[in-house]
Amino acid sequence: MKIIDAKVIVTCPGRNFVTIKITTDQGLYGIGDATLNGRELAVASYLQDHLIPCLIGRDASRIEDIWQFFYRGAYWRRGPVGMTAIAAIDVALWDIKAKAANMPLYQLLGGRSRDGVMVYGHANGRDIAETVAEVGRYIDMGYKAIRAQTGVPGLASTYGVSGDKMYYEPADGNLPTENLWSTSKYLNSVPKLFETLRDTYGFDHHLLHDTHHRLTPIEAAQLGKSLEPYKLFWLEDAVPAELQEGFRLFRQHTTTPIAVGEVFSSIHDCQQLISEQLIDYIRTTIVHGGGITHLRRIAHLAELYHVRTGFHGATDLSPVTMGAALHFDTWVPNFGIQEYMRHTPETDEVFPHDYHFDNGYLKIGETPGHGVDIDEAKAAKYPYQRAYLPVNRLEDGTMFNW
Ligand code: KDG
Ligand code: MG
Repeated sequence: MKIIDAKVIVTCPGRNFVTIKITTDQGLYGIGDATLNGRELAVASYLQDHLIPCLIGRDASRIEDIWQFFYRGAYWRRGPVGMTAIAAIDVALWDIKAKAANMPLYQLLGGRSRDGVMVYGHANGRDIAETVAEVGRYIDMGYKAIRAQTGVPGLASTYGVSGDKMYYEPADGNLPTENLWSTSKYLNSVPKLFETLRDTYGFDHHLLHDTHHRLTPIEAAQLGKSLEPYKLFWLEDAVPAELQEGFRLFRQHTTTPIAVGEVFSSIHDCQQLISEQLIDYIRTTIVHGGGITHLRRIAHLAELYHVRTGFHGATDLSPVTMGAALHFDTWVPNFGIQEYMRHTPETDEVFPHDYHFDNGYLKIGETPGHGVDIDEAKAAKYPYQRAYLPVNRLEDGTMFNW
């Protein structure tokens, strides 16, 4: 089964998405997501100018060989741009293989391990009262797990708090928006939020929180410890993880479960975190981590060390990634949870898909492949629009992590 065409489709139905469509001489095609928020065109060019010329004429069934060809063959390994491009091709090839077998993708991975994929939604508000009300709304919608973020008194804006309660899109500027950050103000506000949430709703639902890489290990230890009475499902990205051994300090001070990894691009970013049992959930997902072929390796390594998956699933990961991730989640033995931020109706129209929300779970259908397509005519109606993620400065003007 020869690859005869591969094209990159860039579209902006409310936000930018980069998609690859690979076609074979047997008339089958596969779709892969290549979206890297705020750096979309770098991946589009990497695919268009460097990978696609080497892809045409290859046997689409040789997924592992093609993965190795692009990973080893670049000489320059890893990194978000390269690994996102490889992931897009990998997912499109798995889609083709499953369509050729006339099976939903989860069957090729090893079959169903569960009936539905537990997801967490995003509740947020400008203050604690608003966030508490939002969590109530998510409970009413049937969610079993809810991430709660709240505005920080004294800061004009906070990560995870949006005006639109249904759709959150942080990439909001033609040039990067500059926000202000104060760790001490933040640390004072978070325990109060979770205390109020548990007082209001009890302990029947899973609660999660994302710190978005803004603390040092000892600050994260303080936060984790102060949140212990509220029994979080996880505390996410408390510390940037370039220094994997830095998590030892954080870990040894708290029993709050730790999640990290949405910005990782390979197993080498988390090898020590996993093998030293410094984390409980690995968040690296298919689109930024080299596709299904590489995520399988990460998941298997994690399983050995009692670490479970918790795939990133923000709106900048297209429905194509969500579809592929849900097939993976339906199979993977050490599944933990899946993040689910709803896409807008415009995005859903461009990417028709065979998954749906049902009482706290996402469920996939039996469509052969990963079950997500792209409507090219509709995609063409939404040209690319440059959009950056914000940046953060401390109150004295020092550049910080967003
Ligand atoms: O593009 C950046 C977003 O994906 C990120 O800010 C979302 O942290 C995030 C999350 O947990 O969904
Ligand atoms: Mg996050």
